[in-house]
Amino acid sequence: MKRRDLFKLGALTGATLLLPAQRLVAAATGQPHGIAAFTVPLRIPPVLHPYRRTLHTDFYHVTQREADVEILPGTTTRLYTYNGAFPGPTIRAVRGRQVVIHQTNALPVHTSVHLHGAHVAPDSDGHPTDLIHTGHSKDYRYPNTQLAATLWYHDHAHHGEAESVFRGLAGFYLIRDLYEHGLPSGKYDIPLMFRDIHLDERARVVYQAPDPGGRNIVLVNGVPQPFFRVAARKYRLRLLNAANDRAFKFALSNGANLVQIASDGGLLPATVTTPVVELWPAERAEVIVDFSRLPIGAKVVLRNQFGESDAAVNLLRFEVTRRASDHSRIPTDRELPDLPPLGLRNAVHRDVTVAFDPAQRHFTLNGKTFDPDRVDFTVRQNQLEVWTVRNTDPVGFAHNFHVHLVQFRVLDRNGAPPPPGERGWKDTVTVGPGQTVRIASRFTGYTGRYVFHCHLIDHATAGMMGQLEVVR
Ligand SMILES: [Cu+2]
Repeated sequence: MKRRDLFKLGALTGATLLLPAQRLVAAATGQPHGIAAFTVPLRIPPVLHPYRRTLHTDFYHVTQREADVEILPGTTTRLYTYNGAFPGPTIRAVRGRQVVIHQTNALPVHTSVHLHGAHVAPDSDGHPTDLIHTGHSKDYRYPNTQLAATLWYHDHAHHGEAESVFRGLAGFYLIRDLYEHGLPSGKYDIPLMFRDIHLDERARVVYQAPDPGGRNIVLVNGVPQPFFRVAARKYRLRLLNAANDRAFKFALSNGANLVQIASDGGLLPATVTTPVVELWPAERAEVIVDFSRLPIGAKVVLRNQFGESDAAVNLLRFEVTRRASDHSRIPTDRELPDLPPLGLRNAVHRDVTVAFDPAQRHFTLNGKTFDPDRVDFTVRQNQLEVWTVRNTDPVGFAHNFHVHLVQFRVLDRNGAPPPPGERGWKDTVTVGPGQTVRIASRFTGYTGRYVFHCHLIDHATAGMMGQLEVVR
């Protein structure tokens, strides 16, 4: 027998051993992942430590490699990872201190690392054509001169980004500053990455786009329907939608309010008390949840009102197991950073149309698909830009508009003021079918080429991306 056939046989034997049990459990639980809800603990992604620190800079090593990760209990799934972790390790940066990450690509595919929401030079932005080829390395420099914010890093290699992100290449990057003083911190400051995945009967990742109904397992920090034991006090939850296409509408099962304190680019100018927070792919929201009025033993489920099944609705169960002192506080609006005046009078206006083209089967921006040799917009540095983004999609897709380099402001949505949660700094904004959203941004600090694109990342991979060049 050939070696290859032995492998096949081994795999088959493994599969026959595994399959009936899994099927039985799946039948018993009715869940696509075959495990009972809230039986696996939440994982918190590891925080990466710098290998070297100087007066102004923290230096890190990250290796992009395949790793076998336990997503479903008792079996492993081969993923693309940063340092073997899924989600990738969290980088905790301090405003004003530079971070340099030496990224080594030990994956079978070319990669590019984009720090989503960051204000960085073009050669560290992870442009889709600025690749780290297999077996090579690159240094990314992040100055961290922006406000404290929940950013995330993920793959951006041209035509490969959607699959590589789906296979695991995403992690948190948190910048902190003094405005956050008094907020829940340390073990009460929890990053939560939400996404879905499609696993076959042997727990292997299936990537195909579109994939109607296939991505039916929803993960929180890489775990399906985890539980999380909390103290009866306030928590800061950093919600990130890292799904390729799926949207989430978060709410608590006891009807309690969420207090939203931050959007994509940092703290809001005023906190927003709301029963629901909606996030489309790549968007972030930070919320304070207060468990202090709940009795020990109380259980509260974080739900997704957009979910189509139990596994997609009931995301995470908080279980109040202990008392704890709490000196944290929710900032008053006076303590939150103000937004600078816009100065709209001198703005340059541009139009962007986002739409699927059913005839060509292309996802387009202004009727075109991405061409790295074409510059769509030449933008003058420091000039205020107002972009009117229209979704004219004939099929009725929503598109989620993301611009590199900047944090922008949402001026209006269909001519009306944006909802309170969108009144701070944003780098990604949903434009629903038929909607028009106006955004204002100023391209400061750097010159060079950056991209803007739909962050339903399967659409970006399929061409829904443009290029801008900042000039002096
Ligand atoms: Cu899109």
